[in-house]
Amino acid sequence: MKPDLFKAPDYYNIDELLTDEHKMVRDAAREWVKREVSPIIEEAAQNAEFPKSIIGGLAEIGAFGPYIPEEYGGAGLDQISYGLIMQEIERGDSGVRSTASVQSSLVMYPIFKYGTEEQKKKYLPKLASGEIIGCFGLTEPDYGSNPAGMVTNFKDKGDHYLLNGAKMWISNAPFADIAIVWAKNEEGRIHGLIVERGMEGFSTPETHNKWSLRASATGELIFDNVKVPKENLMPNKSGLGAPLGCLDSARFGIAWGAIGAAMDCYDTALRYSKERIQFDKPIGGKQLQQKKLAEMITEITKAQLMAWRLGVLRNEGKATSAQISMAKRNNVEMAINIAREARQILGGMGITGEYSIMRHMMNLESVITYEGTHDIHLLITGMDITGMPAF
Ligand code: TGC
Ligand code: FAD
Repeated sequence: MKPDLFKAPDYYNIDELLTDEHKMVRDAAREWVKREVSPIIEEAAQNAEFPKSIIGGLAEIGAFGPYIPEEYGGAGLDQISYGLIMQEIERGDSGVRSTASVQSSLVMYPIFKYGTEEQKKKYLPKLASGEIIGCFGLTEPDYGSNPAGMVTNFKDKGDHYLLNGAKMWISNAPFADIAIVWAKNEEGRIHGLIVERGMEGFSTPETHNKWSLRASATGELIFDNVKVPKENLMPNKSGLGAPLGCLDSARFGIAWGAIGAAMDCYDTALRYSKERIQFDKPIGGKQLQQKKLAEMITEITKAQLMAWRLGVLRNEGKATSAQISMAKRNNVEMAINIAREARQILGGMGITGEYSIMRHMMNLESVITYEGTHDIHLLITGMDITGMPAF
């Protein structure tokens, strides 16, 4: 792969909207990605392996629980810092950002929000340091966009719960130490349980043959009469709103992360367009290529402003779920469109692993599907503005 010459675009001086702390956190993540992710990520993706060697570095830049208070091992940062960290990591690879998103928003967040003090003390510091890795099991083979229909269930057996069912498409599952599992009790009410690797009847087979998110490990969670201790149920919220609340936090991170992938594609294509000579001139001097590049930087700038404003609203506790859906949907579509256009600017070179664009493009096919598909987020906006659910 080519050396990482990334230079972040900032067409509207958005840096002026950031605090010194935001910029410090962002720059530390940016440098770390350049140093530790860029040199290894292409090979990891080609080999379909999550590069476990970077777990310690992810913890050091605050990517595991950026907004979790320091008393539980988190970085105690605000939502914009969280977003900027996700942007920089996804600039490197969406699969690496996935691991950080899942650990922070889908594992640490529910334990922090819905867990007992004992659960917080037991798990959060180890998750923040990367000593243990978690995963989040909501999706099932027959219930993807409609998680309310889930059939995974647990029964009260007096001194423990008995858990049965299966989850699929679970990021980090093949190597996770713990799983946050959403399952129905005997009354059909959804609860979150913390299931630990090693519990009898719990297995996590890996999902192979992915053309997307290859540097992220995906798998199933299978529960065959797993005895879960009663103290592993998170008691402070139940119902579908509990897992969906975690998704709000993860979708917010994706709205920022997608900007990173788009920036990397744009920056690569811009540099290439200035260097690649055809018909005796750089292709960047041709109107057709300028149209592509000009539209890319316009869309990136709009997405940056949307993400920044959403971050302000989230810091104030005012961002609605529907606002988060709109940003996730808009920014991921923006990124996937930019990846496709940037790929064309590189001509044949664009399909090789010499450049990051094709990897981003394939990764974004997962990003536009997980955490709520593109269609589902549109329907969330539709419901919000009309008051009528059309799911
Ligand atoms: P509905 O009746 O609308 O709502 C049920 C309850 O949930 C509440 N709620 C929310 N709460 C917090 N945040 C949100 N975003 C919420 N959306 C809804 C709602 O108020 C209600 O509460 P209550 O107290 O009245 O019971 O539910 P529905 O069954 O009609 O479904 C709505 C729909 C379609 C929007 C929802 O099911 C949905 O978002 N589906 C998409 C599923 C999804 O996003 N799955 C993601 C799986 S995890 C994943 O992909 C991780 S990828 C990780 C990575 O690698 O980065
Ligand atoms: P379906 O729900 O079957 O949807 C198929 C198509 O139908 C989509 O185009 C959808 O938009 C459309 N559709 C569905 N309902 C409607 C409707 N009402 N109206 C119109 N169109 C509709 N899940 C987890 O729980 N944890 C994870 O860590 C996780 N990681 C993932 C990692 C990867 C790489 C991938 C690909 C997925 C991951 N997922 C995870 C699952 C992801 O959230 C689901 O794939 C997603 O929610 C969609 O569900 P589905 O694949 O079953 O598609």
